[in-house]
Amino acid sequence: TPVSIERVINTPASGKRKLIMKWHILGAGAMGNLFATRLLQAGQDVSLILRLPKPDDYYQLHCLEGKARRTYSLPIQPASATETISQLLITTKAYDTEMALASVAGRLTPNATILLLQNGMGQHDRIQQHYPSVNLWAGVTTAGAWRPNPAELICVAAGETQIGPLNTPATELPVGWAAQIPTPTYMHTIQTALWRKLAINCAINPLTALHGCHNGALIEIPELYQQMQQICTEIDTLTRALGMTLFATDLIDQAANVAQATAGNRSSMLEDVTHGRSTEIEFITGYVCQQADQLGIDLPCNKALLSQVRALSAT
Ligand code: KPL
Repeated sequence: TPVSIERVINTPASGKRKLIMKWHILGAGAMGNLFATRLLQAGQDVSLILRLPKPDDYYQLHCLEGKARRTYSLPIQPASATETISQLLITTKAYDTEMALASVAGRLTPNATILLLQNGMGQHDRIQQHYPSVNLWAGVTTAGAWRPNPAELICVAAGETQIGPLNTPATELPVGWAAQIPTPTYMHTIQTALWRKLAINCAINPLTALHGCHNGALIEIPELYQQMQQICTEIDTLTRALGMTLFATDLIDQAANVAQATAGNRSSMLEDVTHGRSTEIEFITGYVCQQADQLGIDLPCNKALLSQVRALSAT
């Protein structure tokens, strides 16, 4: 595997040797913090990379998962640190990927492994073009977590994480990832998983951001459900034209299931709009519209949403 082993230690209890690898994480939001704690729990060595230097080398993070509360000391370092990076997990917003990676590009070892675990599509291709020598992986996760404040992480769903290679001949997960709890699933065709997540995000995120509603409203309010149905029908047409079968049933059935399962959630796009951040619309609906344009397929409903969310983000 394209994994550099930083340290090998003896675990006295079992007598077995345990691999300790160094992971750097770019993107210190809820997902970055969640995966940092999981890697620490699995005994791996982790540093969260922050844009700006902080006076301390650690920060305390209180994690609440069900009734279990645990406090972690998360090692942090600025992008300008000099430690080399052989394994990098990127959990930034899709639109921040290139800039964030550029800030540490000089620290990457010649055959570094990079794992992109983000919403949206399009950023993967750009990274592949600009960093052809890195071993690039991508993942999708249904894990759910949010941060009421910078010192606290609430884990709402352990979820499932699927990871697969984008440009490497690997046939299994890098060792440090396989050791994680819950163990991610290796997916040889990660593109399909990325498209599935993308299609669900297209169905749910823009509508919830525009209407300022929880995910559940999309199945409770008939007009919203109807709009979601139109979005899904268009995407079904596109994916069929691309020769992909994303789900065994129509996208609307899957989107409705996710809206129901996450009824009380505010989508990440609604959260972005609420907090005055840029949205990932260009990497979600924007990506889908771009793919459709290339095939000469019209997606009027998705195009309208793209313009509306763009206008919303600009205000
Ligand atoms: O991934 C999500 C998001 O909000 O970005 C969904 C699946 C819509 C859950 O909220």
